[in-house]
Amino acid sequence: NAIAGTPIDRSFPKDFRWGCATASYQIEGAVNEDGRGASIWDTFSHTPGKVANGDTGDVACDSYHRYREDIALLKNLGVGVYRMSIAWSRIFPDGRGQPNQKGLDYYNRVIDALLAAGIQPYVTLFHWDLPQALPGGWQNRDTAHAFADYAGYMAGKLSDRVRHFITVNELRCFTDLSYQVGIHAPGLKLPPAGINQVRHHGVLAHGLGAQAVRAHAKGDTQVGIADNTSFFVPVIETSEHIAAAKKATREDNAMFLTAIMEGRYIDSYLAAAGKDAPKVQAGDMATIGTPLDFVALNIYTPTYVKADPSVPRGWTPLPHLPQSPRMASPWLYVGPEVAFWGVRLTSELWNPKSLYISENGCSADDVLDAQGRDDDADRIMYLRNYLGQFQRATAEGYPLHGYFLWSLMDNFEWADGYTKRFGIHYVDFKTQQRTPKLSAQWYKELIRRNALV
Ligand code: GBH
Repeated sequence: NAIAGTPIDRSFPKDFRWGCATASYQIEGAVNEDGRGASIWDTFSHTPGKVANGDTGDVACDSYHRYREDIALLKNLGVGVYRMSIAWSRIFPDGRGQPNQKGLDYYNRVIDALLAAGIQPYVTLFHWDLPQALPGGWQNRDTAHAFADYAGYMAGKLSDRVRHFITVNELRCFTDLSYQVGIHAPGLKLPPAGINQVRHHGVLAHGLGAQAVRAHAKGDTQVGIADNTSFFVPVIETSEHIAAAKKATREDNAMFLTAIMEGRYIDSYLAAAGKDAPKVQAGDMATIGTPLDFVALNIYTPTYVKADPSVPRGWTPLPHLPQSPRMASPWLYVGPEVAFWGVRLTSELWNPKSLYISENGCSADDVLDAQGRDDDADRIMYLRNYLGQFQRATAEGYPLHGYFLWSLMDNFEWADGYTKRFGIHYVDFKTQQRTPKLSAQWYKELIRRNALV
């Protein structure tokens, strides 16, 4: 719609919120300080062979001691919001029971420092560092109730200053990768009935947690989830392929976001699960379907899909090929359109009041040159392309209200340890020095203009 020389409007809505994201176990370190209890990731990372190079989160970015420096980085970028997570076992070292004041004091310091810098915290209550002391972890239904107690406690303590709470991060990861594939803590490989039950406890914890936040919050508090919904991109933008992408997204996330947004397990999931379907108690589905104030999405990799009348369900995903473009992590295929379609399909399927991107970003082969610079042009390429698609979503009127870049700085990348760097600040894990990469400058300029650059 442009004549030569007339630039297309690439601006974001006036009140769009720009931020960065991190998570407790990935940045804090100080795992034995001030009464913190062990989490399943301490146990897992200290088990030989589980994490690349035997890396652990024992020190990570040492943000437990360097949070002021981190907040200065945020302030320099000009972000208005910051997504952080709370380590449950700093607050309840045994997962439940007596709270640990020193753990709470740490988060009070961080939150007060953020607010003093003019940055609103968005607090994730669970980003995978489950207290080790909870028997059976997510296999045990009691864990969902322990989570709700902890969530309510945090809302009571923080909601005088924190307006946005996120219950859990990425259902599919802390259930499937942890209890079925076994590459994340606690590293189990359960059969179908077992994993379906774990998934049920995950969505139940979310629902109970959302209710507990509301019950204990003072003032105007919003509650939502950060989910890595698996999104399908119509391979050609025609009505038949769009319908296929929509159906695929609903069906493939049946045990996760679909259950939460619809308050039930859809028939195709129950039929496929058969005798391995989860055991559901009276009232569970209504709890799981608790209406949310916002839905936040972690968007990285797409699956392209085509309408396919030759199969009963009507859609077929297209495989990634060995030469398909990807970033430095083998799973991180580049498909910027997933940014637009993730937002559009979520809106069309479930009509949430408000949407955020709770994570988007990439690993790249970052190295500091002799002058100490990291000119990460690949990351800028990736971000520019994905943000172009998020901008399209806002321009087309979908209720996308903010974006959190993953991540503020390089950190402990779970099973990949410190071998994969996702930060826009380079961290030297020997000296803990943080250095802005070129992508940090790029993001700062984008925020300043509130438009693609
Ligand atoms: C998010 O996970 C997490 O929320 C965040 O903590 C993490 O640091 C960030 O993104 C970057 O990964 O090894 O091929 O079996 C994104 C989901 C979880 C997808 C790990 C890739 C490994 C797949 N990722 N998963 S594989």
